[in-house]
Amino acid sequence: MSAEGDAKKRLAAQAALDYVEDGAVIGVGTGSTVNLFIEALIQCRQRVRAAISSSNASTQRLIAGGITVLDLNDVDELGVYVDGADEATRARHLIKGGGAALTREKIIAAAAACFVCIADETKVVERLGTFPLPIEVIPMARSLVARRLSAYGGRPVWRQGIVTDNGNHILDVHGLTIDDPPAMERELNQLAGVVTVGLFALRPADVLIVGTGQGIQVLQ
Ligand code: A5P
Repeated sequence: MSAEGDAKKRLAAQAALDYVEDGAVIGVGTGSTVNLFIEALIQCRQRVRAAISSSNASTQRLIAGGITVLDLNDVDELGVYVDGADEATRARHLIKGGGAALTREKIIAAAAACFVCIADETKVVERLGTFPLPIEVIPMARSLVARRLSAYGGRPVWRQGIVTDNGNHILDVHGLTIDDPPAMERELNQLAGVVTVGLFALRPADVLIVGTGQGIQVLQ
């Protein structure tokens, strides 16, 4: 990503701090945009009690920055969850999972009262699906799920060499026409062997902060 792209991500990441309540436990996602959020959070780490992290990579960054990381099972209520996206619509439907952390991301999004998505303007699209849709699958079901996905007009490609934090595989589905994201998410969720579909539409972001050349744009 160019310095200009990084600056737009940083704008969105910085703006997400406004949603962090003092003394709260916050959810923290994964990816290059979130890494900028983590950097900013570390600068004011006394503001938060702890974090719930969506990946081993983010956990390491948080701990290195002096932020306590808790297990979601030990937290009754989660206010805000900040995470990035691979694609986002103005309706705040998302494709996520480019960093292979989609399962924990979806769990934390489900647990959070407010999901704040941060992205640079290149991520905003009219229709989802140009970015290949990541789907986490149980390894023994990889070929079965791939055959089933072909029936939806997609071209599943096994992300070889990647094992998720949960010990599973990722299929990236190219060429899907996603006209109705919630319906497709619901349908693909039903396939045996699918752990998580990288569509975040049934539980969309509540707030989408977009970093642009002219500052931030907030969709909510
Ligand atoms: C991680 O699995 C993803 O869902 C990320 O949130 C997504 O890939 C965005 O990453 P970047 O901020 O690096 O573009």
